[in-house]
Amino acid sequence: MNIRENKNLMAEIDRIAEVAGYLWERGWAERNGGNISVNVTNLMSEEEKRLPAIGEPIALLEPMTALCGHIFFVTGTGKRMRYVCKDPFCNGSLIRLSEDGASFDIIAMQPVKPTSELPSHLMIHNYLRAFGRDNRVVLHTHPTDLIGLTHCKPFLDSDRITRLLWSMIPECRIIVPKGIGIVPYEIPGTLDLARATIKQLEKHDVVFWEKHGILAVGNDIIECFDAIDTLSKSAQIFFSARMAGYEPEGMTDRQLDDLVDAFGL
Ligand code: 2HA
Ligand code: ZN
Repeated sequence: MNIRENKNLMAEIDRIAEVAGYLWERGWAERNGGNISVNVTNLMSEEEKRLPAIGEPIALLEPMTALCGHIFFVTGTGKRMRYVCKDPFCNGSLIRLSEDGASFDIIAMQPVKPTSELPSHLMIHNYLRAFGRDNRVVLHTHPTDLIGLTHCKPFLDSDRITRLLWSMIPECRIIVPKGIGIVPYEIPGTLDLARATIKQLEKHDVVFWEKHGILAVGNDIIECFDAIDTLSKSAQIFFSARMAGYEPEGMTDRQLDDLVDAFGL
């Protein structure tokens, strides 16, 4: 069996590779910065779901009971987005969670170990499924401008940063309608970071990790990228105005509220 013959799966992997390229081109993916996971279970045939494991099972720190038997494409630990883009199966792998959700096997194509942020990714997928949210994608990246904002204490407030970025350009209110959640600094790759992120995902689809990066969830990897890209555009408008020596006026409350009616938000 050659999973490269599965057209639907390969189309999804192509989209992941496309976005990995955007992350690199945007300057959001220095060295091995950022990581991606996508639930591809529904794209696999029953036979493909039973692919033999490559190597030994790897135990998870906590069982993921909503993900038993699920299959994910996950970018590899230490792997660079600029190479994920060119060769996703040398820089990422398909993993399958065990029937009790307590461990996983790598099942294709090579023994590439998943990202250091796997605890966050799987805990988030587990949470989203357990609550019936059909979000297959978790995307984490390091946009310079958005991380820059998290170095300023007054911006570490969900309402304030959401209002600021929404008000720079109408698209931002439309494309990121649930606004931004804020996670205070935690050590990368830890369960504490994962737990704090899940709390913010109760209300938001995009979360800022203080002094580290951004995480977005959604059904579609291109749309996850678009949400972060639009926030980055808003941040650039804000910084450009400040660098030119003035405070940007921002859209008024009325202008923002009018978008809700006009676009059914
Ligand atoms: O994959 O971005 O947060 C490297 C990271 C860790
Ligand atoms: Zn990171």
